[in-house]
Amino acid sequence: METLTARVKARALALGFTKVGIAEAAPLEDHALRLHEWLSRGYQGSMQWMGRNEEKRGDPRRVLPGCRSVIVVAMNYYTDIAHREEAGKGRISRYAWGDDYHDLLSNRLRLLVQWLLEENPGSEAKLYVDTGPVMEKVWAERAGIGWEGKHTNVITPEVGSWVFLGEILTTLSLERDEPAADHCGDCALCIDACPTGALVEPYVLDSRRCISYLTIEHKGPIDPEIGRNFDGWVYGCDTCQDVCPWNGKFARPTVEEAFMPRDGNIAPDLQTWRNMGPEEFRARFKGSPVTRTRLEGLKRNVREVVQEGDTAS
Ligand code: B12
Repeated sequence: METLTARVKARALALGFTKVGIAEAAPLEDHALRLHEWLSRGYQGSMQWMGRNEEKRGDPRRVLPGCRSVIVVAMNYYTDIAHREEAGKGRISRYAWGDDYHDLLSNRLRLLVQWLLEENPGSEAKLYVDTGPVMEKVWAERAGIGWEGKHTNVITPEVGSWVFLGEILTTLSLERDEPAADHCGDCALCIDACPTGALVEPYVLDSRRCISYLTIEHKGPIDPEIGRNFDGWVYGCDTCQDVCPWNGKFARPTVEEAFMPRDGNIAPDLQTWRNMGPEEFRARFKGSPVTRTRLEGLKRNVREVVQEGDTAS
């Protein structure tokens, strides 16, 4: 008879997740301290929500009382298409080429939770994809999914770092996996490649210098010293992951249609986007992560990149 753990894992894989692992729910003492240090240095920029619920982030039992296991899933979103650098065109991070992953992963995890609760009456479970007070990368490492690389993204040894993460906190006691080991070695390609010097130390990101933060989360004007190094990125950035040898060697195309690039997203025409109206923005990005920056933010980003091009020419 298969154990509950084996059945949970088989279900997760049948739902289309690329990898699944399990960690014991316990306080994250060292990482809670690192999170505290990161916040006290101001590396969260204006993401004030990162500073709320610090205690919850440090201990899943404060999120789900009685939590005993954390089930972590990863889903590959790599599409086998390279970024293009062309005059008059910008670049969007590949995570935002297609549909919003929050919906896709949450819907699949919901099915897994439903099954888990039916099979184990009396147990409790909560699912998270990105937005909850859960340190997803740390749990991924503990559950054996992959290690947090020097660029601060989780790298799986099977398909590299182009994966999204999601978790189920459960009161069930499941068999845990071995934590993943770090395989970055002496490599520092990501640190050297970051156009804005956001990786201030190996494994430490100052969001205030990160193009992803500045083009997605940050509201208001952008420091021209940093903006001039945006390198064509108008929404998110992939540079640190593009140069990672693990991605070069192991990335393989996703089977999820939802992550396929929408028309015009691979090399967006900057003039067209500069003139985009609210109707077009809504229609083009319905159900896409790009809505997060709003039309105003997207246009600000495009202006940064166009100016950067102007000064270079
Ligand atoms: C806040 C946030 C951001 C911020 C800050 C990024 C960051 N590095 O944390 C910004 C807006 C910049 C961002 C950008 C992106 N994000 Co984001 N983000 C998050 C979020 C909500 C929280 C992450 C967090 O807790 N940060 C806090 C800091 C303290 O964590 P940390 O940087 O990992 O710090 C650790 C290390 O510094 C380590 N450390 C410190 N010192 C040392 C020293 C040594 C020697 C070692 C080994 C370790 C170490 O300890 C710290 C604590 O664990 C998570 C979802 C979640 N709830 O977890 C998604 C998440 C991390 N993001 C994700 C993605 C996809 C992205 C982007 C790739 C999107 C894009 N293409 O533009 C970029 C990547 C940029 C980058 N290089 O990190 C995915 C990552 C998937 C993966 N494979 O890892 C997540 C997990 C969302 C998801 N559910 O899939 N993100």
